[in-house]
Amino acid sequence: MKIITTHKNTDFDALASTIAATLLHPEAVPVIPRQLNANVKEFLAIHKDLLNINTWKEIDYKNADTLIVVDAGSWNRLMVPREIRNSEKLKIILYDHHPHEGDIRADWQCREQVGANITLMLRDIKKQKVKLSTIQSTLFLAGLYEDTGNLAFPSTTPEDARTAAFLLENHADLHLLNHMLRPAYGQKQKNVLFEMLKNAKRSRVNGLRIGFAKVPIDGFVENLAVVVHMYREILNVDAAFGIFADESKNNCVVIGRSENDGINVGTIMRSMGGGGVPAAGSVLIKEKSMAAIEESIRELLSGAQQASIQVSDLMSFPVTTIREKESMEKAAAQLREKGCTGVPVVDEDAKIVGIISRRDFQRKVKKESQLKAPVKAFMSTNVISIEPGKSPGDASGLMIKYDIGRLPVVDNGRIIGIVTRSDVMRYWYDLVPE
Ligand SMILES: [Mn+2]
Repeated sequence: MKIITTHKNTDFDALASTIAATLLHPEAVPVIPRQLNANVKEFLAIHKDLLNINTWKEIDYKNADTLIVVDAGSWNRLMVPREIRNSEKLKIILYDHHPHEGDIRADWQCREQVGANITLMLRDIKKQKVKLSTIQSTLFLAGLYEDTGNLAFPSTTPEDARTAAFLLENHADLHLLNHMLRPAYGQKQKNVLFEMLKNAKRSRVNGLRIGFAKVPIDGFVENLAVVVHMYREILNVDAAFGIFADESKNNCVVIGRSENDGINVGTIMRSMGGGGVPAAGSVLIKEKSMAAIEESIRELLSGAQQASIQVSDLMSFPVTTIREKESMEKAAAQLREKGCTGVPVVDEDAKIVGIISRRDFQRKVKKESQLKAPVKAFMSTNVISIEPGKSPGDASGLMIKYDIGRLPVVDNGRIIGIVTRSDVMRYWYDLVPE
């Protein structure tokens, strides 16, 4: 088992380097420390499921034999369990851009002083011609800009600038990036949070716990989203709404955060003229009192228009299946033809009984003759599936827990569809027609 990890108080360069390392070592498990910088924490609150990253608690690291360390060179900057660190057979691969060498002795290393560690990672990624998604390019560029002060810190090298150009060519999204790199939590934000907590009010709407805070602000306060996020955590509610009135302009900024699939903040903010995704959204409202705005949100929350999205809304169908009696040869042909990694296996009554995947071929099929055997003999029988009425959050939870990219949707034992990681992703980015 290979594990990728990075430094405590993880910043965007560290997070970007961790994700970049998964492109270079797809079989490795990325693990981040518990302590994260505020803006990374905010980013992960919404994107953690898309990135497939773990904390040490979430993985079984007993068999770790390789540690890939990125953006750090000393043990005291990491949070690696003692058993791993002390293991005799541990192999270490290291990427670090810090000028002073640390005490980690690596078996292979790329230690070079450049502006951002992601620049070193991209050097290898470019060589291997890995294709980057928009989210990856954007996250990588955020790391690069953060560590080089938008290419202005004296530590910036020409290679950092070329890497920035490369990421822009690969569709890094500057809108999203500017959102990610907003300055973290400071004194102004602390004052607002303090005001919010002074008048903290928890209410129940449709059985869900909601926190409302109404605070007058003076002019523009950056990063109120982080403040509302913290407010929701402290109050321990399913969703929180901060209503901030700027009296000089006679308008209110409303920011919502939700942890519960039953509350789609994006939908609520859209009905009020703003926007967002299910977990987060905001709206600017003119000439309306804070009390009136709270009343509108309550109405929207209790109204029936909150039809929450279910797995059945996201899944694809019909699903190609294979009968358990068919041969492995046929299964192989089906996998090749559809270009997918696995096919659900059904019995005579069309009930799902297993799944046959490329992995089963690689692991279990040793001789040519076995290809004549029925699928039943090789399929995995512990199928992780989901019911159509479950939420997208439930689906991504299962995908992360079991590290699978596709979940059969099963109703009364019958497979009625399949939901993939990209279906769930599309949902998080709010591309589902409503
Ligand atoms: Mn760095």
